[in-house]
Amino acid sequence: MAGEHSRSLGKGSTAPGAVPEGLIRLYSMRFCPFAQRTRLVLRAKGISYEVININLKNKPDWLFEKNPYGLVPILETRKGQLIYESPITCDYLDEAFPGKKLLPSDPYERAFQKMLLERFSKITPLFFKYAAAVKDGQDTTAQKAEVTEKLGKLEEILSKRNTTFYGGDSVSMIDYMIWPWFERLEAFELTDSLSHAPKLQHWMEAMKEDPAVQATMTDTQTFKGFLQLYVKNSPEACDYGL
Ligand code: GSH
Repeated sequence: MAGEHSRSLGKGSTAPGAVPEGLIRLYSMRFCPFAQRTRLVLRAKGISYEVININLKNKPDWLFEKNPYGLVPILETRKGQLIYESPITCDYLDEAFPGKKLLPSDPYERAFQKMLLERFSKITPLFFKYAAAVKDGQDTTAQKAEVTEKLGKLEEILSKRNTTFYGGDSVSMIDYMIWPWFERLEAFELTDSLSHAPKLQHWMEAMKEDPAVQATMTDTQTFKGFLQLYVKNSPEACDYGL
């Protein structure tokens, strides 16, 4: 999609103009797992979109007019409507666009996906806590154990459901919501966390077959290069490899 691999806009840049006809715009950052959620849903639903990458270590002032928190992802419609917070952007796309519905229609199944997402939101900060500890040369045994313990709970849930994916036998919204962190396990050197999680390993293999997952995949070496710069707050981080 247009702009997905473009250099990021930083401080002093001009805010992009109106969203072109027939497109929705995503403000993103090439390595952001939250923005990847939105990119996965855009791809899975076959929506035409353009991407404006943002330099998160040297943010343009106008970013705060799009999202008061200054975070990506942000969606912008042709009407100028702005939508932020990754799960909200994904639900919006699922509701506003035709095609395959990613959220289940059954009320309990929807609730189940939201509860799992809430639970997962307690796990994502552990990745950055761990990366920061690695950067500072600290002993990371405790952080690794915490991630392993939390991922073990996700293994239990999948085991109880006895399906390949969290929503059944095909990919649905919750799989996309949690996937970006699994894609980064190797870059974070946390693959050992899944050594006693065969169901999750199988789920990962199945996810790698999904076209949206394949289209948004980044290789481990690139992630590692980005991460090293990002934890040092380098303004070059977001354009790593370009
Ligand atoms: N709760 C937000 C969501 O789900 O969209 C989190 C988004 C987020 O933290 N994005 C990161 C960001 O914009 C990039 S991966 N960071 C900039 C900053 O922390 O200033």
